[in-house]
Formats: sequence, structure tokens, C-alpha cells
Amino acid sequence: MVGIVGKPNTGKSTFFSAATLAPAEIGSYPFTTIKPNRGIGYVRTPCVCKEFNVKDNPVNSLCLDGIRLIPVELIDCAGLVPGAWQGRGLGNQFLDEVRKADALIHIIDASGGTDSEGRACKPGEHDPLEDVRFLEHEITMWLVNIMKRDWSKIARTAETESKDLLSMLEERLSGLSIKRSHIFEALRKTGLNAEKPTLWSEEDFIRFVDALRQIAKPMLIVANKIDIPTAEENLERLKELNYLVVPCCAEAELALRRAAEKKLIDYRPGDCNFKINKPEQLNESQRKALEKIREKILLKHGSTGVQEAINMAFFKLLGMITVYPVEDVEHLSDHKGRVLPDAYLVPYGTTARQLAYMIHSELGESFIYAVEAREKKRVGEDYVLKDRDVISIISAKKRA
Ligand SMILES: Nc1nc2c(ncn2[C@@H]2O[C@H](COP(=O)(O)OP(=O)(O)O)[C@@H](O)[C@H]2O)c(=O)[nH]1
Ligand SMILES: [Mg+2]
Repeated sequence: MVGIVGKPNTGKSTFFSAATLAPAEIGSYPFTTIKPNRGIGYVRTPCVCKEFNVKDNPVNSLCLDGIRLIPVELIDCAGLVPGAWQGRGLGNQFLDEVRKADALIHIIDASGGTDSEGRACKPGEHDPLEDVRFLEHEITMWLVNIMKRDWSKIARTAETESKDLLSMLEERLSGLSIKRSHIFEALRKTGLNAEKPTLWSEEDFIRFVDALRQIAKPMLIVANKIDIPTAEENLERLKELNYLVVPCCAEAELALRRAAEKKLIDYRPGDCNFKINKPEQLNESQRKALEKIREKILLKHGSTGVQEAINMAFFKLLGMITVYPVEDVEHLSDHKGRVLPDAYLVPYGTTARQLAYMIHSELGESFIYAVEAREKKRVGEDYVLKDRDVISIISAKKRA
């Protein structure tokens, strides 16, 4: 799950509403808002149907004329105000949501029109770069606070008893969506001695926690409100930070998706342009508003940025790839004859057998081999899946 975070008033809810407004084609799909602040958005990827020259019948996802939209979970987190880690404002709620997130989309008012507490101010008055440091600090301090509670006990145990530091931290942090591999990587990156944690200084400890935050809660920056002139210069400055930065106009994406929902325009999430379908149904001000979005946002920045940010979160921050499991490699279909029914998002490094387990534990247990459909090649359980692989898993039929 990916969390949408930031100060109040930067456009988090607008971004969330736009991202979770299902394309009209979805109709009766069971993908709707789960809770008010939890919803389903989509990653967008070119579908393999074009390459294989087949007409597909998507089931777990959607294919809009060769563009696959795969559902993903998003959460619109409570607005963050300074001192959240000490319980200020909706601090506790915010951190409870960050706890569940695997990656963060940080929405910033790039125009500098929202002050540090989230109140509207004159555009250009606030420096949005401060917001980046501020969010990093809040999350690091929150983690420091959690880990400090029993740190000395953990450190001592790691040196005297059979349990190592990695395993103890893994247990301690599992509820925060922090995995063993994250802890391992943070230890490696900081070069701290995991055998002698009692010798770590306070500064070492904070350095470790900060590294852990960057690894376990990777973040990208959405420079929102890019339609306001003061945002341009700040965008360039934000790009100098060590983050992926996406220029964005969440309001424009919301307007485009609503117009597409009413079939007034042809627009798929993430498109770089749109086509007006029924000019006669648009009044003058609607037409002007749409043309302004086309000229000032789409033609200038390539897209509204909402879809791009979601794609980056899953494909870049989380390193996901798309694979298409099928049963019949000849027809690329499942047992009901549906062509390319499912697109799975899996982390890069997933093996054929791990995929089998993700589909069904029984399929994982009875795995024999797999067939990669592009080259019709037989592969073993350790085969590392590639992006856009179409793969069929052959298993031993279990007797009832
Ligand atoms: N100019 C401009 N205003 C926006 C944009 N996105 C959101 N807003 C406005 O910013 C204000 C705060 O938006 P909201 O989504 O409620 O922010 P949140 O508190 O972070 O959830 C609202 O008045 C929005 O209409 C944008 O891309 N451009
Ligand atoms: Mg909100």
C-alpha cells in the first residue's frame, strides 16, 4: 500500500479523489473506495496484448485499448503538522497510517502558498523545500521514539544471547511494514557493527534509524499546484534534492477524469492529451477550462502528474514489475478461455515458484516447472521473472 502524505491543504485529498475515480469503463467492477480515506487507484502499463496481437479479456485489471490498468491500494493520510511524532494535531492518526505504508507519495504545494502549519498564504511566501526536510524529520523522530523504548535491552541481548540484532529488530518492527531486508540494508549502508550495538553512539543510532526510514518508507515528491506561476521556480529547486519529483496539477486530473466519466472527453488516466467528444454539450467556461488544462498542464508538463506519480511509486520506489500468468500458453488463456485475464504486480526478483505461491498456495506446493510464453521456453522454479513476462505454471495435479 502507498500512502499519500503531506501538510494540510497541499492537495492530498484532491490527488486521492482523482487517483481513485475509476475510469467509466470499469462500470460494475468491485473496485471502489474501501474506507473514506482508503481507495483503489491504478498503475498504468502498456499491455502485452498488442505485442501478442490478441484481444484480451481482463479480469483482475482493465485494458483500455492496449493500456493495462492494474488496481493498487492508496491511503489518503491525515495532514501532518509539526510535532506529529509528539502526538500534536492528528499526529497519531498520521503515523498509524504511515505504519501501514510501503512507500510514500509526498504532496507539496509547490507554489509556496501554504505555510508550515497548512494555512493558506500568499503564493511564493513559503519555501516548499522546508516541507521535505520537515516530513523526513517527523518520520525519523517517530521511529527513533519507538525504537528507543527498548533499544538498550535489544542491544545488550544481541551481544550476550543467541538472538542476533537483525532478528530482534525484525520482530520489533514487523508491525511497521519494516522487513528484515530493510534492516539488513540499513545496517549495510551505515556500516555500523551489528555485533556490538551497545557501542553505537546516539548519533550512530539516529543515523541508522534515518537510513532505515529511507529504505523502508521510500518517498517521492509531487510538486502540486504547478498551475500557479510561483511553482515553476520551486520545481527546479525541488529537483535538486535527492528525490524523484513529479510536477502535478491534481485539480486538473480530477476535472479530466470527471469529464471523461461523463463521456464529454476521451481521456485515459495519464494520457498526454484528450479529445473533446461532444463539443455541443460543453458550455463556454467548461470548454475554456479544458483548453487551459491542455495548454498549461498537458502540453507543458506531458501529463497532470497524478498517474505518473503512482506509477513511479510502484515501479521505481517499490521496484515492481508486471507479469501475466496464464494456463494455456498457446492461447494465453485461463481454463475458462479468457485471454490474458490477470496482470500481477510483483517485486523485481520474484521467482516462478514464488509467483505460483502468490496465485495459490497449492499451485506453489505442486509446482513442477513453468513455461515462458514469448519464447515458449521451459523454466525452473528459480527462474527470475522479467517485466511483461507471460508465464504458465505447470503443477502436479493433486488427487483429492
Ligand atoms: N491551484 C491548485 N489548487 C489545488 C490543486 N490541488 C488541490 N488544490 C486546492 O488546494 C486546496 C486543498 O486541497 P485538498 O485536496 O483538500 O488538500 P489536503 O488538505 O492536502 O487534503 C483546495 O482548495 C484544492 O482545490 C492544484 O493542482 N492546483
Ligand atoms: Mg485532505
